[in-house]
Amino acid sequence: IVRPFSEIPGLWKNGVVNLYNFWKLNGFRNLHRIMLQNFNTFGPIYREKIGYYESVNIIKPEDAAILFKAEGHYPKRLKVEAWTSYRDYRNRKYGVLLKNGEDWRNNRVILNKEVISMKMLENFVPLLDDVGQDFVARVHKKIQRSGQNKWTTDLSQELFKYALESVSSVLYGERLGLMLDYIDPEAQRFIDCITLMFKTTSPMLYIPPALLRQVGAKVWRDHVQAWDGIFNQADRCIQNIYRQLRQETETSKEYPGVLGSLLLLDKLSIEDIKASVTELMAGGVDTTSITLLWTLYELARHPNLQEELRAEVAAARTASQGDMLDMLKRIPLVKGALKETLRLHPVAVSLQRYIAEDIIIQNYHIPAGTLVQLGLYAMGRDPKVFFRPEQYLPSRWLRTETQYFRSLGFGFGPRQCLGRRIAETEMQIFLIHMLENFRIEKQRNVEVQSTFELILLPDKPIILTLKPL
Ligand code: HEM
Ligand code: 2DC
Repeated sequence: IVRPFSEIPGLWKNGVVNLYNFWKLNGFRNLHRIMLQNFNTFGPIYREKIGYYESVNIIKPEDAAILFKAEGHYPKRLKVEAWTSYRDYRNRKYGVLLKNGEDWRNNRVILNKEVISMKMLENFVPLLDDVGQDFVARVHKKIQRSGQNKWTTDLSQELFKYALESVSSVLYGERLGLMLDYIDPEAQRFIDCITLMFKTTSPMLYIPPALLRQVGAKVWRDHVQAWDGIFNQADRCIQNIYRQLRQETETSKEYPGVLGSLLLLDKLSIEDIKASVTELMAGGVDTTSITLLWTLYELARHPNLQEELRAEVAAARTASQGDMLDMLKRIPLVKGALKETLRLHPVAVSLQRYIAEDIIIQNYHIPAGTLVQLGLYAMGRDPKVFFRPEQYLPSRWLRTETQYFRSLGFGFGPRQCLGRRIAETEMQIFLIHMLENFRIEKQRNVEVQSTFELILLPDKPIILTLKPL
């Protein structure tokens, strides 16, 4: 017999008390570890309420399958109120990230063709390959200047620039010039604003932003400043392209970038296009750069694996005779490495849906409308799900049985990450160029862990050494 919703184990009776305990555990930065702990305490399903945030949490791939089958026609994630509050406050439109229902679907269908369809890779790859080559040239220059035939550094700032340059070149069909020695201070400010925006979001998951705004809390003011900086910079980039497009008399045959294509297509309003392009630009920086940083860290820790990947890349280069689009089809282990990175160091600690229909999970009844979360970080480290989860083994992804509802770093279904194809291609091209040019080493044993700042980030700087091959 199916047990009722009210019998699901967990702490869900007093949100305020739970928020207090959560705060004492430094939960704002430890969310992923607390979730792991909860699964250990309560088993594969638990119910929870922290502040005003209420959810049912699951961890098993089979249960994820049930969850996503019940997501309905208009899948809906947890509403990040800090983000919607800012837009309401400044009177700005929601983009695809924040829209829901019919409006979301109409926008998403059109954006899918321009942003996530495989057909677009043809257009994206040459642009991203250029950025990859420039990054490598920049590292070579840094190595030369060091006079030591190596470069030891915390690469995160360099990777932020690489990521912003990559996503911008795809969105605008133009380079920002972030691989140069002197960069636009506005671009640097944009990068800093994104980090601040994420950081200030996490407390507002549990305490309503409307309340924080009323009491004039610093976290709300910082959050507004961060989004203001993001929107100002994105507006400048968008205006620039818009002006260029209007001045052009004949349409050129060259790919104009995602924004140009959307404007020429004329199927979404300019305001809708601006809103979603801004979200794409902001969503495209910390996500891929941190994933690449973790990957370099893992490759530095596993020199033999690094050589294996290098050999795969060299063989792919020869076989494809330098055709990058073809080359990307010949690097399964590199792709496995990126999946392995997202398993151990996911950007998103969880995936969530408000379910559209009643479901039964772990023999508990869960009514329609409930927020159900799949603990992605916890699942990636569960020995019942992954054999020897603590080991970084890209080759495990070459086996098909590894795949069933286990490779979920970008989410699932029609509401999955819109930037997925850009992110994957950008990261694959980066690793190809890096492996072809440098050996990656790390300092003696510093164990780096994750800290939650809405997305999961390394809790301390990762210092790496790059040596030319
Ligand atoms: C949504 C992960 C890079 C833009 C998401 C979601 C995840 C995710 C887990 C939620 C999906 C779901 O609920 O099923 C990642 C990871 C990235 C990455 C791991 C890189 C390693 C990017 C990039 C962009 C981007 C580069 C922009 C170019 C978006 C947008 C959404 C989204 C716009 C919302 C889509 C919607 O609601 O319809 N991402 N992302 N992401 N991501 Fe990403
Ligand atoms: C954070 O409990 C933890 O891709 C919360 O590119 C639940 C939650 C809800 C939405 C998730 C968020 C978590 C992590 C960051 C995500 C976000 C949806 C999209 C966003 C996963 C898991 C991200 C990073 C986007 C950001 C776009 C940008 C314009 C802000």
